[in-house]
Amino acid sequence: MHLFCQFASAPLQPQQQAKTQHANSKVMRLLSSGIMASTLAVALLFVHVCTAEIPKEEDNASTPGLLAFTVIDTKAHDPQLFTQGLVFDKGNLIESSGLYNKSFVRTYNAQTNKTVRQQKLPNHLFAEGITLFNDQLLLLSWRAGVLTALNPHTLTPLKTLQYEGEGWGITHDGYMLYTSDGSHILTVRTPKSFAIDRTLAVLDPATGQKLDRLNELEFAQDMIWANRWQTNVIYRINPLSGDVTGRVNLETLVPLEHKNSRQSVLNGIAYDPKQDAFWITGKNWPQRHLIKILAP
Ligand SMILES: [Ca+2]
Repeated sequence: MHLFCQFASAPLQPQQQAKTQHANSKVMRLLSSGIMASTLAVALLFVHVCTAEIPKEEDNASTPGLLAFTVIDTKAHDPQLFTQGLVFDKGNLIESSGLYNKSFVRTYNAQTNKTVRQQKLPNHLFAEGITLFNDQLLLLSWRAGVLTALNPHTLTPLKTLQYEGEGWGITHDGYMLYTSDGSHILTVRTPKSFAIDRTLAVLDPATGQKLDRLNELEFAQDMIWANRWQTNVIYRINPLSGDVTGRVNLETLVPLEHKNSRQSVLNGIAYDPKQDAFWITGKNWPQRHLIKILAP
């Protein structure tokens, strides 16, 4: 995900939804009192939705295990890329770029940035997370409920499958697929049919609180790494229990021009096993960074 300031897509917390419904009923009354009033009401609703408060990451201060990291490389990143998924494949990065009518997948050299190949996606598909599994590149779509399997060597679409609900992030542990949908629930799926095998509630063990807005996923070091949408934090999650076991705060890597952006946020995690390090970037970020996360 996605876009913040949009009526149809802004995911609201239950409290915000209640507020918006209340605002809607007010708007209805105003609408009946004339065109001028209706214009004002719609404008007020727009301001309300667009200024809905984004929870600060301080609310996770109790979450265990702040993990230190070092940046071991920094490269340019095409700011045209509205990063939704990122994977590393033998010296190349494969990245999915979102938005309706504009979604595509690009393979490029991780050292030189040279584009190896690129594949535009159908206009109705808003590209989301990607993962490489069994020599197929699996791509989620946000709200179309379409999983596309592409040939990773040509980026040619091979087949599609339907699924229920929203698609945000996807990864695998070598056996099973894990998907996120913007909630605190990760879904574990059978690769062959994409059928649901089990679900995993992601909780902060210190407080028992749900960790919602889980977005881009990466499986590495026997753990799931998940970026929480509209935060600068990547969480390390136990794939069996769903417990958060650590967090990496990447605030210092957010580009200056995107410090207060709700759209150009952290959203790419790709593990390079050879270097035991993670490429991370964000939507429209001008740079990507290779970071080594320090134990524990
Ligand atoms: Ca990834």
